[in-house]
Amino acid sequence: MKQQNPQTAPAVRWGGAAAAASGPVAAGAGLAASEVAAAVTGPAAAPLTAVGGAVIDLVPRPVKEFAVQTFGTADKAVLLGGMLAVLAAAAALLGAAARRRRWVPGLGAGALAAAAAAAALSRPEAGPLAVLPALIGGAAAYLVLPPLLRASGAPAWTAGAGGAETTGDGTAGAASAPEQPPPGERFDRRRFVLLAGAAAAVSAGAAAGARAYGAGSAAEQSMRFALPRPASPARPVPDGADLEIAGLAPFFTPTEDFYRIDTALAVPRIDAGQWSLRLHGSGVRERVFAFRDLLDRPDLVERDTTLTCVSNPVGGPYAGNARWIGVPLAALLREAGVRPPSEGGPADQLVSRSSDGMTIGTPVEDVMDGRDALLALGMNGRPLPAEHGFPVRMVVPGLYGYASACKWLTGLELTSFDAFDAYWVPRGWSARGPIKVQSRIDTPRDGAGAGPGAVTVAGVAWAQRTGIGRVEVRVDGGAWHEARLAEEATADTWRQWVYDWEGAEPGEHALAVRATTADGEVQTAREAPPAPDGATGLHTVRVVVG
Ligand SMILES: Nc1nc2c(c(=O)[nH]1)N[C@H]1C(S)=C(S)[C@@H](COP(=O)(O)O)O[C@H]1N2
Ligand SMILES: [Mo]
Repeated sequence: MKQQNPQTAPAVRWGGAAAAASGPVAAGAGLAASEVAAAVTGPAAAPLTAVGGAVIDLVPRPVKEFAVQTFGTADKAVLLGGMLAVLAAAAALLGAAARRRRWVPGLGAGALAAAAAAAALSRPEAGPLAVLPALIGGAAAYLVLPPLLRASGAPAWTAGAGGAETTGDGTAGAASAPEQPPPGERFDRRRFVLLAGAAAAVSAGAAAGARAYGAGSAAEQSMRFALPRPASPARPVPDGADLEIAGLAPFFTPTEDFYRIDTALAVPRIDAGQWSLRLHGSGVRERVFAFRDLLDRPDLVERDTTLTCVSNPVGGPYAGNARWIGVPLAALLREAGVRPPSEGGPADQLVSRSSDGMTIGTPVEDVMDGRDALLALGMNGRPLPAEHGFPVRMVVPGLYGYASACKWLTGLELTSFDAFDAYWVPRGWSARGPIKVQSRIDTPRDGAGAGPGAVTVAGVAWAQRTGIGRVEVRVDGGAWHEARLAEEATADTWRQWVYDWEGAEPGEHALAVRATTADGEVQTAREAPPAPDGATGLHTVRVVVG
């Protein structure tokens, strides 16, 4: 054959590369088909989401911390990208191996589909249909691979079979048939590029369409009801609570800027009409609430509360302030017979469960001590967005989100801390998570330049439940200077502050901030990492004056 056609050797080499490329193309088609199937079964069953979710649940704490510190809220995108890269590499190896072995596509697609199906079934929200996306995806990949391999001239798919080129192979094969060399290692570049390009384009379109459909239907659902007027409106925010300084976080965090922290790779899309909340456990009369039951309650309240994540590093962005509307949780619990431990109630832990299997443990005593613990239905004047827990989430002032703020809530169980460890506890986080007093410099940013002379230093400070009594700023480790506090809205909201730094000399300087609570507790300078119960230390930024 070599004498016959001098082009054969490079053709074989490129044919080999094409066979390897067939793998990722087929895998992409499989993923796209699985995403379409997941639009029907629910997004949690999509292989990427299911496998990623399993990875998130399995990674040890140091890896998770590293991911959060390094990638921040992009950690999910990094995980998805990593999974895609691993899948593409595996699929390329399978594609290359399939050149000479006809059984490889079946085995490869079967094994990957089985792994994805197992991951989907292992997810807490898995229904009986959870295996469908994986199986459909595997089948799609299995069907897409052979035509690509034939076009690549892979020996096992073209040689010997005689009819392989002409059976069931559409027009391109027929068109080139008359002058075709004897079946063998012939790389039909034009045909391969056409086939692979078409498969990739259809896959990308289908996957994007499926995801958009999922997001769209959820958005529609959250529009379908009007947020009721609360019986008890929020206390008006005093003039002067928002200093409106450029670079300083606004008093209310716009919903679209509100940090999002959760383990959900695919945002749960819940139909409020189908949703229910089960209240059960020890010392409670079991009840099931429909969404309407909560919406129609006469005792809805509106409250401003600053939510904070335990993973927030000192000076970090995982804190936000919003106006919530919801059902007072303590009242709802009392109606069902719950008494806090201080009144002899048998349960000291309230475990909230979400549709995606998250469990969060909150002290019953805290929920019932008079603070504004809510089953929130609204955020900043709108129904909760899907990302922030639609249709119902918890909000409990004074406790980190991992210990209080369960999103996509579906269950509330009265139990004890001895009897049950919530999700984060075996992963090395403290069972109880009161928020620590913290302060943050928002402007100037770390590493920013500033003109010599007067520099406006401003930020936020929080000490939920107690309130902020004082904020001080220090330049280059010198004396502490008192900052001016914005008006306080409530003890449960963060408080802005500003310090006018006069006579800033050219050169590099370090600015540090510390807060003192209304009770006189001074924020500690001792540095502690976020795990196990929240970071401490003073936020310090470097500024270059001149
Ligand atoms: N179902 C569910 N709820 C959850 C979480 C989660 O992973 N799953 N994360 C919690 C954590 S750690 C925090 S800090 C808050 C963040 O809420 P947000 O994303 O609305 O800001 O949600 C909490 N509720
Ligand atoms: Mo968190």
